[in-house]
Amino acid sequence: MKRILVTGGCGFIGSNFIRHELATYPELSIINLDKLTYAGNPENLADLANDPALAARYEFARGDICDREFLTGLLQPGGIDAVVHFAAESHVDRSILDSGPFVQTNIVGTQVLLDCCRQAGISRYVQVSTDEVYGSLGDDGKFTEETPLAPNSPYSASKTAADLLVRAYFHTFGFPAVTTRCSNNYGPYQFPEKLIPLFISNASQDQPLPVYGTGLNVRDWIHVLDHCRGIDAALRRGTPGEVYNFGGDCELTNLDLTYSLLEALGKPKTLIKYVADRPGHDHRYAIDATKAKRELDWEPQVTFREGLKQTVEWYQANTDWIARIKSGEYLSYYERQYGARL
Ligand code: NAD
Ligand code: TDX
Repeated sequence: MKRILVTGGCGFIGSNFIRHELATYPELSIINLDKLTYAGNPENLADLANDPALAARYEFARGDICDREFLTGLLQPGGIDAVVHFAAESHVDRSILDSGPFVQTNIVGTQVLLDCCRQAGISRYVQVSTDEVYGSLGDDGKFTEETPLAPNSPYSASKTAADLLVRAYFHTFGFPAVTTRCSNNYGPYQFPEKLIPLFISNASQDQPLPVYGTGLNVRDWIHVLDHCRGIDAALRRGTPGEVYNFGGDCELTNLDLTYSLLEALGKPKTLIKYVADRPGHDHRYAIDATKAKRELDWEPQVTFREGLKQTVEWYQANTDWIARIKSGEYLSYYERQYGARL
């Protein structure tokens, strides 16, 4: 594999994945296609410029996965070996306020991308999906790849629709797609609308931490680099048509997680503020990753204790990164680096 296209590489997981791939495979070059929505921040990969050997193998293309003409131009037959598809609207709360962009990017965008990949004869495609497509668990059991799909939010419904399109393209056209479904990621460069960076940022400034409902909803946390290693394993060793679950074997209630964050930051529990619950809030996610362990020789390497410590330290060392997001200044980073926005 010499040249891959990554979509959504200026977001949280995509930027970590690109950095990981370039560092791991010295022969690999990457094109990053990103629309730069509010969640896309090219600054997440600015450090590549400090290493000419990495920078020479990285290219950024601003564009929308819904734009068929643009994608056709980018995906010239023979030019790209594989596509890893991260680009999505990813925040559940935003999907509750307005599901339109979720349907457009996550469903229509995936359909257009699949068509263009087929047309270009792409030999491997990874659909980066989520455990949320399985819906919500009670207090027992875990999601396996056989668990029926039962999404509950507009976000997860749109991700499920995309997964079903991928499944259909495999069955109908023999399109060489692999689908991954991962639990909640944490780590550097996560947009501060998601629980962990939001709470670190708020607590650092002695601002309240808005815990939804009782705080007893459970999430299964995985370090973003373990997820990236899983996607890489699926890309290189996955069987077309298969789905692989990834999880961190680390179930925590939101309240326990909040206590851990407050302890790591040396801040008091009095910062916790119980607020109205998220409508349709899924009670519990937990992943059974046996298949990925068995078939991809993958397993999580970062313990939650160590991962959370490193993550808190990263956000404390990068307060400017958060400040530029909160002030909106990050939106002009692209203009400063590359000239006018498209
Ligand atoms: P993110 O919101 O941080 O990044 C999404 C990126 O996609 C941004 O850079 C954005 O500009 C880009 N994008 C959005 N719409 C686009 C479009 N129409 N065309 C081109 N680019 C577009 O998301 P993330 O947390 O990094 O998640 C990446 C993927 O992983 C998503 O598909 C998400 O569903 C999936 N996932 C996330 C998690 C998690 O915990 N964050 C867990 C499992 C799966
Ligand atoms: O302010 C908050 N208060 C709060 O109690 C926020 C932002 C969240 N929460 C709760 C809701 C969830 O139970 O914390 C939990 C985690 O919330 P998010 O960080 O918004 O993640 P979640 O909704 O679980 O979805 C995430 O994991 C799966 C990602 O955003 C998805 O893209 C991914 O597919």
